[in-house]
Amino acid sequence: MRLVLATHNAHKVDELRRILAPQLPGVDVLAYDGPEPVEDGTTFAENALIKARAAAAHTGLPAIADDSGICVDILGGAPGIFSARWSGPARDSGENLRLLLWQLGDVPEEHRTAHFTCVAALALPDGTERVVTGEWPGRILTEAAGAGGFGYDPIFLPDGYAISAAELTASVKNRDSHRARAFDGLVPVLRELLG
Ligand code: ITT
Repeated sequence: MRLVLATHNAHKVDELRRILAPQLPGVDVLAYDGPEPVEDGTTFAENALIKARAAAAHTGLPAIADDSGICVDILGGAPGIFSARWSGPARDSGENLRLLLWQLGDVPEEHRTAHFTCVAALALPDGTERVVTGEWPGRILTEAAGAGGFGYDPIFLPDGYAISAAELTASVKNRDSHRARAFDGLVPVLRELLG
């Protein structure tokens, strides 16, 4: 069976392949290189469905998408769905981290709570759709640490750890993260719908 990963973010492709491959043996997970739809939804779920639908329509194959971001409590949930381009048009520019650290300034540790959210969406060419949400709670550090992962990982301290998400091994991140939680929830649905 073939499944299309409806994302243009190479880091997501890498993490999703590592999360899904052991759980879906025999499934060929393909990266999507078709047109990127306009993500004009107002929620993670709407944007995830926009991406999954576009890839299913373009390829005629079942498609899964990931819409994700970091939600900081004291900023009312921002950057949220705007995480990829928080500081400007370039996706995941290093400026995103600097802007978020600056916005939090010297807010004390106990008020730096945040979580990553990932909504995993599945769209089938026949119009069947499903979404599953995963969250990863933690705090925003006061400075960046670590070189692993991507995006906001260097400034995110996951609950239960004393190191940033960028200092975790890939296997730990891909076991615990918002993305792992969302896609672990989608796997039984994929098995049921795709056989
Ligand atoms: P696609 O829309 O093509 O999938 P994108 O990167 O634009 O790629 P999103 O709109 O879902 O995807 O934005 C996700 C952003 O949220 C991502 O670029 C990071 O800035 C942040 N993010 C999501 N998951 C993350 C993770 O595991 N670690 C660090 N940052 C993450």
